[in-house]
Amino acid sequence: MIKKVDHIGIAVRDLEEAIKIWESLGLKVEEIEEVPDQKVRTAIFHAGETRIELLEGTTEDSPVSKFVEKRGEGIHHIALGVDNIEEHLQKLKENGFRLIDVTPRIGVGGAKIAFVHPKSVGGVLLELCEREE
Ligand code: CMX
Repeated sequence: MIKKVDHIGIAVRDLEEAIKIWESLGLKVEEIEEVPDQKVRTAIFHAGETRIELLEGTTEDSPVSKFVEKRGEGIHHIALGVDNIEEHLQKLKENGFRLIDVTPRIGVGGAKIAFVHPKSVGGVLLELCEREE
C-alpha cells in the first residue's frame, strides 16, 4: 500500500545557506545527517506532516552534486511511503518501470529506500521509502 508522500528531496549547493532560507520561511531544522552510501548531507524539516529533506552532495560524483551541476538547485525527488518496499519494487518491475535500486538500501533516518529512474516516471526521480513509524 502507498501510504503517503513520505518526503520531498531538494538539491542544494550549500546546506547551511539553504537551512537559513528555509528557517527564514518559518520552518525549524530538526536534524542534520550524513548518508555516506548516498554521498549526501541532509537537513530535515517538517511543514505540518510533510517532511522536507534538503540535500547537499558530499563528493563531486554524488548524484546530488551532478544534479546541481547539470540542472541547478531545486526539487530533486519525491518519495512515496510504502508498507512493503520489496513487494512494491517487484510490482513496479513487472509494470516495466526502470529500477535504479533492485533491492532496497538504507537511507536517511535508517529508512529502507529505493529509487526509480526519472526516464520511466515522466521526468520525476521517484523514491520508495519504508520507515518504522
Ligand atoms: N529528476 C529528474 N530528472 C533527472 C534527475 C532528477 N533528480 N536526475 C537526472 N535526471 C535526468 C537527467 O537530466 C537526464 O536527462 P536527459 O538525458 O534528458 O538530459 C537523465 O535523467 C539521465 O541523467 P544522467 O545525467 O545521464 O544520469 P546521472 O548519472 O545523473 O544519474 C540518476 C541520474 C537519477 C540515475 C542518479 O542520480 C541516481 O541514481 N539517483 C538515485 C540516487 C540518488 O539520487 N541519491 C541521492 C539522494 C539520496 C537520499 O535522498 O537519501
